[in-house]
Amino acid sequence: MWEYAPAPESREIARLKESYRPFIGGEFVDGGGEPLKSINPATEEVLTEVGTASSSDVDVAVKAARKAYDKTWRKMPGAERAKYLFRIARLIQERSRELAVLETLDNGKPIKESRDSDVPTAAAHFFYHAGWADKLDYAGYGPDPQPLGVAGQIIPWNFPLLMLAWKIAPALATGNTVVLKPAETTPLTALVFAEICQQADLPPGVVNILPGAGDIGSELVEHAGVDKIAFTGSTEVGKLIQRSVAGTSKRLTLELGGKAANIVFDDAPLDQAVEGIVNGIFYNQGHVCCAGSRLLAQESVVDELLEKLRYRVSTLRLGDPLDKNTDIGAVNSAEQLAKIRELAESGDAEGAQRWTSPCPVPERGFFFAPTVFSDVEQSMRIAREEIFGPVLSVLTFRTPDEAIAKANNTPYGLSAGIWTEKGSRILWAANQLRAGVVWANTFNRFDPTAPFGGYQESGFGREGGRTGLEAYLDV
Ligand code: TXE
Repeated sequence: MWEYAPAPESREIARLKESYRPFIGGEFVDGGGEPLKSINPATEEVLTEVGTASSSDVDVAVKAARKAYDKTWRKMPGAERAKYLFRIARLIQERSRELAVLETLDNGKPIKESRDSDVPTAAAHFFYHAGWADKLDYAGYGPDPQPLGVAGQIIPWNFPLLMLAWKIAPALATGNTVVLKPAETTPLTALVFAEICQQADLPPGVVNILPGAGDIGSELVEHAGVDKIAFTGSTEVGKLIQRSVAGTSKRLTLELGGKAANIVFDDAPLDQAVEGIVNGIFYNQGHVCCAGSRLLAQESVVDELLEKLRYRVSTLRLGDPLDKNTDIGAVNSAEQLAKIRELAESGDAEGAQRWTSPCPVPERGFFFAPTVFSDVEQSMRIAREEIFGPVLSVLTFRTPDEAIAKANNTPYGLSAGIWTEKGSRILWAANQLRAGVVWANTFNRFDPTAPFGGYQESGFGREGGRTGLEAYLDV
């Protein structure tokens, strides 16, 4: 296991890169957009400046992707494409320390999460999809399933490298080429990924990366040369994109926000449930679309559960994300911190009971101490809106039917959790819950083989597993 001291040289990784600019047609180029500053959210210091794309760069990138699609990538036998994906997966592993440190510097997440989860899971996605590239016929897609063409992909800042892997790996495995826009606050690992594409000798233009703000995402969505849009981000922007592609033949998948219920029945193993609740809402500072942000506790156990939960939360260490003992790092941006604070204040104003972990909070950086609101009513904003921060809203229920009704009382539908010893109740509840994934006696478990995606305002389409390939194929 590596040691991650917050040494000055780890910051140099961020400062000295030549590659912090758009990657088009296999080369890093000077984009025509205004440079953006990448901020370390744990210190508020500028890590580096990143060159961004202009709308003419979007056009050049889409044309480069089209050329690569027509000339090489779509014609290449699946077994050959697989070799590139395997190579990329191995290079992610080889450069995993650098990627983990950069992800933590740029995003604010604890190094133990980027090291043990984000980076290895990103590599796992390339390994998994490499395996599919020459087996699409076995997947029932016929001997010559058709890729869609050029995929425009837009990703958020909460899992920068992992969301990139979720998007790029299935697109490449199925023979599509890609223009991807990372989030404006977290472009760095996507640009190291571009270097990895060069190292892997990926044919120029198969992957293009355009750092930039939402306007560049919007240009990409509107570009006539794009055949498919894959978006992960806010429900608000997802709806804008849906309107923008309406009336075109572009294919669209959306993975949007959530307000997941984590339901604890009175027969649940409470200590185990507490671990799942903590993981469900405090992992990655709560910047998780499927975060278990609403705890639904059966009335008969709520007091005991809350006591255990508060004790456990008070043991979480908040602070320097590069310290490998840190459990909770920095919120990704000043804007996100302001949003979390505003929603938490609405909880106070609407009469919920706020409990904050007594952990010390650094004076500099965007930090928010783990917070648990009890006495929450369904009508309150903290029960309805996605907070996307380390804030848990606790509601209660008396009967299983009431639990399901409350869990489903949301416009979202990405995930849910159930804690009970009764297997029959797990099967019953999983069928009642309107959510794309239901975890039983666990939470936040991911695997490249499992399709992931939402119902309702959490979006549509699936990523991962065999089902995820369909989003990139015409059969
Ligand atoms: O998301 P945006 P933001 C939720 C979460 C968070 C809120 C706002 O509640 O507090 O959204 O976050 C690009 N056309 N989630 O503002 O704006 C943008 O540049 C095309 C949940 O960061 O949706 C970035 O690359 N693209 C979510 C990406 O969209 C546009 C993860 C996401 O940014 C665009 C993130 C436009 N008009 C936030 N405007 C999840 N599902 O995990 C912006 N973008």
